[in-house]
Amino acid sequence: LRIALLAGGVGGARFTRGLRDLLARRDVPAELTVVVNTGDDMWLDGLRVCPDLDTVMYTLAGVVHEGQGWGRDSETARVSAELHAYGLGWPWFTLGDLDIATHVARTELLRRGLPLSEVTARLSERWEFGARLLPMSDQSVETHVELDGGSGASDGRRTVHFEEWWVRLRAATPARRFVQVGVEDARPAPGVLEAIAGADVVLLPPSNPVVSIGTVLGVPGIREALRATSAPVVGVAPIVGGAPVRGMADACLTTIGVETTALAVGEHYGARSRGGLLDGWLVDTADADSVPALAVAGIEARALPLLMGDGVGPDGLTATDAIVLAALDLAGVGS
Ligand code: GDP
Ligand code: FO1
Ligand code: CA
Repeated sequence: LRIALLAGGVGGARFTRGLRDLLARRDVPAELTVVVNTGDDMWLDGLRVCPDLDTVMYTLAGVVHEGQGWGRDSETARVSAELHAYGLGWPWFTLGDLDIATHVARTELLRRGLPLSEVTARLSERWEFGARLLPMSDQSVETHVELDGGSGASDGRRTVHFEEWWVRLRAATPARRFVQVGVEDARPAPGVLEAIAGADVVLLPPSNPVVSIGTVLGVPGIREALRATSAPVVGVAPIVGGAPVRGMADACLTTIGVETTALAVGEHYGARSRGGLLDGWLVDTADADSVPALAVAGIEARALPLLMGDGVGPDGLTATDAIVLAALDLAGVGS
């Protein structure tokens, strides 16, 4: 079974891990390709940091900090403490020592001239986690946030990097617009279009529809590849009961004028039969009343509990297993 996924960080990573583990337990031979958002990437004191790629890599490798959802488990912060003593470092962004090793390795491989896709393959190799990670593009595409009205950052800047808006400003300063710096010159990374075209199923995990999946779709050619693939495209709503499950996706949706509901996000992606992307859309039971409206919009929707959890139920399945099975079933490849 060839499955392509578009993913951001924590939501994409957890869904992909659940999918991989379920298929492995059922002895379904599968080829997973995860196309990851790199709009969050940034330079910090000379290091190239790729938050969503690393979140997916650490999660699939089983070394992620589960409580946080990102960064390494059993992490220490001696390097950043030492940098702070020199008056350097990143006061608003936590980088642990093990994580910094990833950024040093990545930066060195980039400096040797390897494209990010090859660097990502090199960094992933040691973990042997049974999925292929691809950055959406080898070209740098950074999401910047134009702040609204008179607000601005405390030093008067009107535009900040997405991670600064999200982590330092907690997305509390309204965003007027997200800008994908460099997107005009970006091309899908090698393997991305082939993975989408050659897939049996394409899945959109519950990732941020604006600054994760929206960013991936912004790379010229990717949206068209999703529209053109013969594989069914099924997504999982990241919004449950009118609110994001974690994080501040509501602030991002407001900026692009989309309501924070599973229905509105489904309609925002749109039905493939009407120029959009989705064949199927999973919503939470709390949003079951949106299923008929989604059908009217041309999207086959199904409602089930969408909080990814790993507690095993009476049927022997975790909530994540049930979501994965429902997605595959909706795509017509259920077992
Ligand atoms: P980020 O880069 O770490 O922000 O991660 P993603 O873009 O992959 O995913 C973030 C989105 O996943 C947020 O909008 C959350 O609401 C959503 N999310 C996180 N956990 C869950 C979950 O258990 N169930 C559902 N349905 N959505 C989730
Ligand atoms: N998220 C935070 O909320 N605070 C942090 O200090 C932080 C550090 C960090 C370091 C490395 C990394 O790979 C991810 C990190 N994240 C942090 C998570 C993350 O970048 C964002 O929450 C998401 O990208 C939002 O989409
Ligand atoms: Ca992210």
